[in-house]
Amino acid sequence: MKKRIIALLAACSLVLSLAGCGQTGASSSAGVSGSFTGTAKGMGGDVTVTLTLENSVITGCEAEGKDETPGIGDKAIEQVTADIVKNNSVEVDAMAGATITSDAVKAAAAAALAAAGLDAADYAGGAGSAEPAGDTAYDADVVVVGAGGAGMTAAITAADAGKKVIVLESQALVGGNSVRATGGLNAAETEAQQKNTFEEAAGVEKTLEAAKAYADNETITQLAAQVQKQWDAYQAAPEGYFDSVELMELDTMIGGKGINDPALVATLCEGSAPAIDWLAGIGIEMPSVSSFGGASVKRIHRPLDAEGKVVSVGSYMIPKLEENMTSRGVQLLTQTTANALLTDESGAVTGVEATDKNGNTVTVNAKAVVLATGGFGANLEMVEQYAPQLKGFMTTNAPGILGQGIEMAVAAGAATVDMDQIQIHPTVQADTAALITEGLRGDGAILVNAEGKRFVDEVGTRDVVSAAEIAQTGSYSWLVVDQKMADASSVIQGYISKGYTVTGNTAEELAAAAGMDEAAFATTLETWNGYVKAGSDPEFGRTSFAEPLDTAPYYAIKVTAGVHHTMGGLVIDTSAAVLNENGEAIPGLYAAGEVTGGVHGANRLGGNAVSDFTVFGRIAGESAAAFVG
Ligand code: MEZ
Repeated sequence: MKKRIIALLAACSLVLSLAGCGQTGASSSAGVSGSFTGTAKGMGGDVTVTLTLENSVITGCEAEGKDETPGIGDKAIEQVTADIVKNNSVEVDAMAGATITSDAVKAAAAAALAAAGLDAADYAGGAGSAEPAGDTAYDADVVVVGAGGAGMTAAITAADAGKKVIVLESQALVGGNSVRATGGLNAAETEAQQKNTFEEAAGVEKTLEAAKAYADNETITQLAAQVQKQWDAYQAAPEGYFDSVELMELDTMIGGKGINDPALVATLCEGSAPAIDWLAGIGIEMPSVSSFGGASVKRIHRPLDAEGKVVSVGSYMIPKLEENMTSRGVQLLTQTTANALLTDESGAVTGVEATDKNGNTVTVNAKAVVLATGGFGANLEMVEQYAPQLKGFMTTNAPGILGQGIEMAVAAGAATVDMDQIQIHPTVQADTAALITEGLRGDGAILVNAEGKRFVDEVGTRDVVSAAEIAQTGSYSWLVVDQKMADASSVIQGYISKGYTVTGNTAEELAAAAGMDEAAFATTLETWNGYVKAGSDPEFGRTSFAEPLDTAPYYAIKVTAGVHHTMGGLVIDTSAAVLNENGEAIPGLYAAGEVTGGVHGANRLGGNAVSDFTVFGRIAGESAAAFVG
């Protein structure tokens, strides 16, 4: 390589003096020195890289990409820039799960080399240069498999109980599906809810009415009777905001079509407000409360930025969970994929066998194992195996969500439940499969079809909204928001800057940009704004209203349905112990989050995944620590 660089030097000085590039550089017979910048398109906008060269050797690399996905893109920037310097190469490994940002950093670095008059092809060595370190073995009290929300919560909890914890993560970065969660965390009877004015009477009445369709479901009938009593008492003496653990249970059971495990649902809902307090105790605050699909009242708790704008829950929480984990001395092994559970002759689980990125075997001997590997929503073959009707659907899931944890546990004797219950989410951006949060609908957005007309209660459960959308022309719809909503949400601002929206200064302009019938859409918008003012939707029975959509410019995102959550998984009990086919706990094996089944039944409510991973992550960490003794 050196030879070619030296051969290029004469050309470099010419390029530098001609192009200038605004760089501070100089070439000499020893090579090019100075700072050079290059830019490339990333996930959300431009990524700019500044390379420092000393005698044509890369000695520094800094990248700026303010529109990259928080918690994902910034990690990729950190890793890829460090690898570029370490390897003196722009052909370094992309970070799994953040390939667009990684590739942008590499392309911008190549452009910076070009600005220095150098050829990126001469800086192509070094990728994957790490020498295989050989097989390794570790000892721990608790090994957690998967560093998403459930795994990190379990790890923090077990570490707080004084246990030595190791976490294995198959991907290069932590977060799994959890870092992609945009909406928030459902919790009932919280202090944050009390800061809201109660205007959701129609939502409660609608749920009590819906419960009547489940007359043969004892749990739903009993919950409905309890909620009716609470509701009557509240109406007689309204004070504060109305919600209850039982109402959250009722919503979750009805959302799940009554097939959920009632004991797990009760555990989820009873643990939800304590989960909010626990998170606050480790620096994770969720002060904003809003409406979400299938919830009778405002119950989803969301983080806010310093300006009071709603931010994406996953990218806010995950780095903080990681900080909490590492500050407690938890050892994290990334790019280490668990393949099998180790068991002793009695069938008790005694550790995990994994493979690192160089193909070496990593053995972790532990007294307890927590599986938190997520579901199988990114394994489209497995999705099709259990739900053939979903063949060809896109997925919102992170690349590592492949169902490995379920397979490993089944090989060790675990039972599964509801494997064919796979949720599709109705607002997945049609070109990129990016999840467009349901929170927008909770905050006032509407869905219109290709003809510019509403077709469903937008805040209904995901199965219902998805089915209605699939039945529309082209099986897609447009999610419509206005500037007032955009001003209040950095999430919407992110969608705009990522290029997901079409826009217009009037209803007609927006319709034209989206290819909808202009007059029909203008009528839809005017009619909808009337419903908001009246607090009633006679067409589709929506009961949650925010502000009218009346502030230009207007934005629309083309959305369609995509695989989002696999409700089925390992059978657990309320202590998060994994059960075998006889309903007995497998000693030493616990599980939390999407790898488990039974909590959400046939359909998960938006906001219940973050509650699930926090509540059951804590329980799994506590149970594993108690098992270790
Ligand atoms: O819980 C979810 O899946 C969720 C909140 C998704 C979303 O639409 O934001």
